[in-house]
Amino acid sequence: MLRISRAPRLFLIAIITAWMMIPLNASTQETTLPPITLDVLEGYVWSSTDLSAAPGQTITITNRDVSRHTFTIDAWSVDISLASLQPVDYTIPSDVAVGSTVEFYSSIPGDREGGLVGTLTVVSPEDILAGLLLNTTLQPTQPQARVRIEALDDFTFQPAIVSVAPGTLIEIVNTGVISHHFVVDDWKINQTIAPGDMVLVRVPSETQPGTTINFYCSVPGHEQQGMVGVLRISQGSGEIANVVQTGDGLTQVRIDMRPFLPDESALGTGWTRLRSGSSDSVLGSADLNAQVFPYSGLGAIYVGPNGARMTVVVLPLYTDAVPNNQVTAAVQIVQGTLSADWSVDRIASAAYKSIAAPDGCTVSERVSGIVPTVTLPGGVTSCQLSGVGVIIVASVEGEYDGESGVDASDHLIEDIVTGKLVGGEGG
Ligand SMILES: [Cu+2]
Repeated sequence: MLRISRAPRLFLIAIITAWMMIPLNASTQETTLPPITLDVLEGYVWSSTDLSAAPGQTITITNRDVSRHTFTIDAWSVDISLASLQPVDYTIPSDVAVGSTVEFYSSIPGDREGGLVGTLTVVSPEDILAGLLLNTTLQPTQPQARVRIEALDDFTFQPAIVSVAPGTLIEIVNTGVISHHFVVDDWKINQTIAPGDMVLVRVPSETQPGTTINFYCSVPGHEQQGMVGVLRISQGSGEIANVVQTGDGLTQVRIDMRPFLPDESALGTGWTRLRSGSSDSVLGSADLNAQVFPYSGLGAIYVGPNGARMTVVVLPLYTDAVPNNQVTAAVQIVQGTLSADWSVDRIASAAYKSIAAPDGCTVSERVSGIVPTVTLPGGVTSCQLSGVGVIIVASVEGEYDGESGVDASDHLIEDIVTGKLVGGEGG
C-alpha cells in the first residue's frame, strides 16, 4: 500500500483532503505550539546553533554552564540575562516575517568569540505542526505504529494472528532461505519477499475496525501447508497523515514517513530530539530535484552524548518516472547538505559499492568525512527501500551506539529500517 500508485488512492484522497483542511489551516492560530528547548552547554556551546521557530512560539532557554551568559538578538532588541540553571522563557514576536533569519548570541564579552552564536529562522506554524504530529504518533501510549511479521521456511507466518489499526505499518520479514509471498486479496497486495528481505505494507486507513483480513503465501503449496494468517483490525489509532499534493496538477497520496524518524527515547541514554519538521526545514536551502522528490519529506535533528549529533531526513521518491543517475545526483545534493560543515572525502564509487548495504536497504550510498575543528568523525548513509518509495538519509557526527563515521550512519539506518528505533519501545 505504500507504493504511490495504488488503486484505493482516490478514496484516500477524499478522507485525507478533509483531514488536512482542519489542523493545518483552520486551527493554526488556536493551536499551542510546543516550546522549543535551547540550552547553553559547557564550553561556549548552544545546544542548537540553527533554530527554527514560529511567530508566537516560546523558547525555553536554560544555562547549564556555571558562569552567566545572555540570550541576545539585536534585530529584535532582546537581551536576556541567563543565570546558571534558571530557565527563562522567550516568546517569538507575533509580527516577525516567516522566512526571516536573525542571529542569537551571548553578549558577555568573549562569549560570542568563544562560539555562543547561532541562527534563528522564522518558520510557519505549519512547519512546526508537522513535527508536532510526529511526536503525537510516536507516543508510547499510542497503539503501535508498526508491527513485524516473520515469514518462515516451515510454512508459517509468526505471529499468524496480529492486531493492527488502520494506518499501522506492517513489516514482513523473510528470515528463511527460500522466497515467500505476502498476499492480501482484500487490499490487492501481492508482494514477493526474497530471503533476508523486508516488505512494508500499510493497513489502509479506510479499513473498518472490528473486521478481519486474511493473508497468505501464494508460492505453490505453501498456503496448503499452513502459511496463512489473520489481521484483526482494531479501533483507529495509527492515524497516518496521508496528505495530498496538487501543486503540479498531479495528485499524489503521501507516504507516511513518520515511522522512519526515531523517537528520542529509543536512541539510548543522553539523546534528545532537538527539533523535527519538514525536510525543507532540516535541509535549509537545498535545491532538491522536484522530479525526483515529488513533495517535501520529514526530518529530525538529535543531539547525544559527548556532542554527538545526528540528522535523519526521509524523502519520498518518484521511483518509476526518473532515471537512476538523476536519483543519484539528487540524493548527493541531500548528502552534501547534511555534511556541508565537514571536509568531506566521498568514498570512490567502486569502493562504496563493494560494501554491503545496511540491512533492509536495497540501494545505499555513503559519504565520510572529518569535522575540521571538533575532530569528530562524521558519516552519511542514504538508503533506498524497495516497495516503499522513500529514501532515508542519515548523518552522524560523533558516536552512535559505539560507532563513528560511516559505520555509525549505516548502523543508524539499519536500526531505523529494521524497526528497532520506532515507536519509543525502548531498546
Ligand atoms: Cu511461502
